[in-house]
Amino acid sequence: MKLYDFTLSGNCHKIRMMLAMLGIDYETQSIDLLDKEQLSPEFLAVNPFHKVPVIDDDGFVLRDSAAILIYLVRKYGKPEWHPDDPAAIAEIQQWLSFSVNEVFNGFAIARALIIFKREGDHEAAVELSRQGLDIMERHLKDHDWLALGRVTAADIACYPYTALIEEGHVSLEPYPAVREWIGRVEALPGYVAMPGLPYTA
Ligand SMILES: N[C@@H](CCC(=O)N[C@@H](CS)C(=O)NCC(=O)O)C(=O)O
Repeated sequence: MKLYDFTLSGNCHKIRMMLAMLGIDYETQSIDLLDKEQLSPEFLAVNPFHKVPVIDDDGFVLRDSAAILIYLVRKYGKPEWHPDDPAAIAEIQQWLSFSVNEVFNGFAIARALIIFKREGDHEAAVELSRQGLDIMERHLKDHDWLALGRVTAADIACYPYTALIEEGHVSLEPYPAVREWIGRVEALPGYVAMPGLPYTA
């Protein structure tokens, strides 16, 4: 298994976490987004969308973190993290969609504008982040996990950018249930950290 990876990417971190939790050996090819390596002809041949993460599983090339998470859990031993039942698939999908709407466009963009000094509307990203965090907080007050009452691919998909959000200058202080959920994810067997997250060596 090969992962096209960028260390500071939360989307890549989801995949590193899942590979570690599944105990899958893999090699990485670093694509330095700060150096615009994603626009090289070699990488564009792998992913014309010029984005990481991408995996190459023995010739099967797959992009998009949510798609990769589903593939990995179903193929490599945690099918209960994305089960077959139509209602379960749909419940998890609600949170996978949340992970690309509120979480990416709010949490991740708020962080990227600060740590990568990108141009953009930080206030709008913070506002979307607060809306997303309010929704998570309301849900997690009464539930330990995002979907199905147990850990699923949805939790891994939403975790990195939520845990990293303070790097985007959005405080988690008003969100105790979200902070407890972050702690539960970090206590899962096989959890690995990344720069900016707990347990980073
Ligand atoms: N929906 C995609 C988004 C991937 C994405 O936006 N990746 C960023 C890094 S977090 C990237 O590679 N950006 C480089 C670019 O857009 O040129 C996923 O979930 O994998």
